[in-house]
Amino acid sequence: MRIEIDGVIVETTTDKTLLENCEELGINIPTLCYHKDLGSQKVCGICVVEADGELVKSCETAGREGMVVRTYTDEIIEKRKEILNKIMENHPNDCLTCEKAKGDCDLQNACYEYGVVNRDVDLEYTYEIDRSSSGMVRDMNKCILCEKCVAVCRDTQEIEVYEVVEKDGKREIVLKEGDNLSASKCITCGQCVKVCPVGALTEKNHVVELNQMLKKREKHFIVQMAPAIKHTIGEEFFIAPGTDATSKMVLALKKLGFDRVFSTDYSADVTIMEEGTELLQRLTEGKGKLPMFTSCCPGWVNYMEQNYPQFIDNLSSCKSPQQIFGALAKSYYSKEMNIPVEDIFVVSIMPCTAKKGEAEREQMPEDVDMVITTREFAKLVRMNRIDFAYLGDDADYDSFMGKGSSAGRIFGTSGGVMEAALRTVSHVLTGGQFEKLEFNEIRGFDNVKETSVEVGEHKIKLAVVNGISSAKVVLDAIERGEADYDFIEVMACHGGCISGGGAPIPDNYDVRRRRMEGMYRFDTESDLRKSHENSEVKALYENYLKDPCGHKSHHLLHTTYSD
Ligand code: HC1
Ligand code: SF4
Repeated sequence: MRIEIDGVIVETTTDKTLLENCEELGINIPTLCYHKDLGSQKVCGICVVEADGELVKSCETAGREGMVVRTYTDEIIEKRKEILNKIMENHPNDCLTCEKAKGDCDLQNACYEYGVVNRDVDLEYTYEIDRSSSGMVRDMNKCILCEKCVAVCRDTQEIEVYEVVEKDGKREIVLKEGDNLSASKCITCGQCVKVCPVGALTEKNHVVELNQMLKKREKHFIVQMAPAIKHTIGEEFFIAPGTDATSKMVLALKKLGFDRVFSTDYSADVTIMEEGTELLQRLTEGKGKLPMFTSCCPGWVNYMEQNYPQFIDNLSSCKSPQQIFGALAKSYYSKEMNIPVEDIFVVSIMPCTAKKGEAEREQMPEDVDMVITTREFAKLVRMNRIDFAYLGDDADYDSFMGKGSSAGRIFGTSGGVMEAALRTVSHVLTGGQFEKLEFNEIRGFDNVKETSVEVGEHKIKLAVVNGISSAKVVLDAIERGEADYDFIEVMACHGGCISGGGAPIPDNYDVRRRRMEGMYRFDTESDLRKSHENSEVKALYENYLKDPCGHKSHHLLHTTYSD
C-alpha cells in the first residue's frame, strides 16, 4: 500500500501507524503518552496529524491506499497548542529546578517548540511529594496522566505498583498498595522514571551535594564506574550508543576533583572469584542450596526479598561488585595507601536507581558513601562546563583497583555475569583445559536463556533470566519441580544494566541493542577476557585476601538478606 506523507510517497502496511511511518521517515511528531517499546497509551492526542483533510491521532491511525498525510499545518499547530495549554493549566512552573529539565522533559520540549508559555498560573500543590523511596522521587503535582509508568510497571516489569482510578470524574494514577513508594511493591528498578515524560518520577538527586563536597575537597574521593556506564554515557553528549567512552569519563572525573578513578569492572572480577568459588562449593561440596542465584542486581534482590523469601538461601551470599568495591576501598586500599578509612569517600556511578538503596542496606551501610546515576553524572559534567565530547581518548583508570577484564565489563548486559563466571569456573574445574570463551546461547534479549555446560565430569545447568517479569515464571517452575538448574543469573531490567533505571533517555530496544553490541565488541577486542587473569585481582588475593571465600573475604565481601 502507498501513502503520501508531506509530499513523500511511502510504501506501508495496515499494521503500521502513521506515527511509526513518520518515525521511519525521520519526521518528528511530538508525543507524550507514546514510547517506542510500550506503544501508545492513546490518551494525550498531541501526535495529531492531518489524514485526507481530517485531524487524527497518528498513534492510532493506519494508512489507507492513497492517503495523503500532512504533519505540520496551521490547524495541527493550533491543536497541539490547545492540548499543551490544557496540560499547562495544571502543571507547576518550576522547570528551573526540575530534574527532567534540560532535555529530558518532553512536555517542556513541546511547549518550547509550540511557543506555549504559561507563566501566570499560581498553582496549589495538591500532592505531598513522595520521597520515601531510596532511589526515586514521585511528585504527582507534575503528573500529566500519560499512563506510561502504569504500562511499563504492569506490562514490562509485571509488578503493577500503579493503577489508574477515577475520582470525582477525574482520572488519577495511584499506588495499588501502600501510602508511599517504600510501602508499595516497588523494587526501585527505575523503569517508570525513564518513561515518565515530565518530572513526576525522577531519580533521587545526590549530584548537588556531591558537587559541593568535591569543591570543598575535605575528603579523599574515590570513584568507581559501573560496566554499563562506559557504553552509555556518550549518549548524553551526542556520542553514539555503545561507544566506549572510558577515557573521556576518566578525564572528566579527574577534572571534577576525584583523587582516584577506578572501575567496577575490577570488583566484578573479584565477584567472579568469590561467586565462582561459592558455586563450586555448592556444586561439589554440598555447601548451600542449589540452584544458586546471582545477587548483583539490587532490583532483583528487592524483588526476591519481598515476593519469594523462601528462596533467600539460594541467593549467592556475595555482595554486588558495587559493594565489594566499597568494602575493599575502605579496607585494602585504605591500608595499602595508608589513608584513614574516615577520610575516604567512595562514590559510585551506576546505571541504576536501585543501587542507591543497595548502598544504604542495613547489612552494609559503610561500603559506598554516595551513588549517582549515569544521568546525574552527565549533569555534574554540564554543571561544571566540561566539554565531554572533546576530551581525549587515551586516558585509563588509575592502577590498584582500576584494571578490569572484559569478563567484568560484560556484567553490564544480560547473560554477562553468567558468561564471566563460566570462563572462570570452567577453568578451575578442568585445570585450565576448557578453553571456551564465548557463550552465544546466553547472549541477547530473550526472556529466559538456557544452556548446560559439561566441564570435566560436571554438567552445569544454567539459566539467564532477562527482566523481572520472567523471574516469576522461573521461580514458580522451580517450586513446582518443573525446572532444574544449578546456577541462575537474574537482572531486573530487560537487557541488563545497559537498560537500568539510571540510563540515558531516550532508552528503547534500538538503543539498547547498540549498547549491547558495544559491550561485546569491547570483549572481542580485549586481551584480558577472564577475571582470574586480572593482575590487580591476583595481587589482591596474594597480598590481602588470600583465598576466595576465605576468612577475610567472608567478612568483607559477603552479606546476608532480609526475609
Ligand atoms: Fe550493573 Fe553490576 S553489572 S549490577 O548492572 O553486577 O548497576 O553496569 O555496576 O554492582 O559490575 C549496575 C552495571 C554494575 C554491580 C557490576
Ligand atoms: Fe514499577 Fe520499577 Fe517504577 Fe517501581 S521503579 S514503580 S517497580 S517500574
